[in-house]
Amino acid sequence: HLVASLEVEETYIMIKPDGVQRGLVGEIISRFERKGFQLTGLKLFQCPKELAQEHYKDLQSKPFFPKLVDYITSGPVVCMAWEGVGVVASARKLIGVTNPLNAEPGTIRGDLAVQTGRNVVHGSDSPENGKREIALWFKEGELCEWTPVQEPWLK
Ligand code: RTP
Repeated sequence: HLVASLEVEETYIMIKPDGVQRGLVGEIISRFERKGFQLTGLKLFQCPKELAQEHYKDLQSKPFFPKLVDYITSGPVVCMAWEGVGVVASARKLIGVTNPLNAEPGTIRGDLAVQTGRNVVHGSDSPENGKREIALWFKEGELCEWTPVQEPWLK
């Protein structure tokens, strides 16, 4: 169980292949943007098997592990790094619980998914894993540290 933190954190969010195939990329990115988090990395990427295995290495003894690796490598994913106060736990709340049938309406999985094995999005479960996963999925030059400026963009 994650408690909201007051620290600026970073988290790795990934739109899984079903989210890309179903045309949900804009919808999902939009939820994190509207919440107020800051995007620091973004790419469409065909994940090699070894990377999927490394990312989910804590689950390698689970019976569903081979299927999980097949799923994650079945088509392109959208890799994202997001930064913000309490972003790790907050992103998990926006995403909803693992089984979409139990996920609250209003969450990404609660609104957009049905099956645990097709739950459209991943989010890091701790600040440590946020850092680990961003380092795993992005090369240094692919991340962008930027300061939002206060401009009257729409004037
Ligand atoms: P994620 O890492 O993708 O954000 O998901 P999570 O923390 O909510 O869930 P976790 O337990 O870490 O499982 C990772 C992913 O494995 C797939 N899964 N399949 N019984 C099953 O068939 C099963 N259980 C888990 C899901 O795609 C889950 O998101």
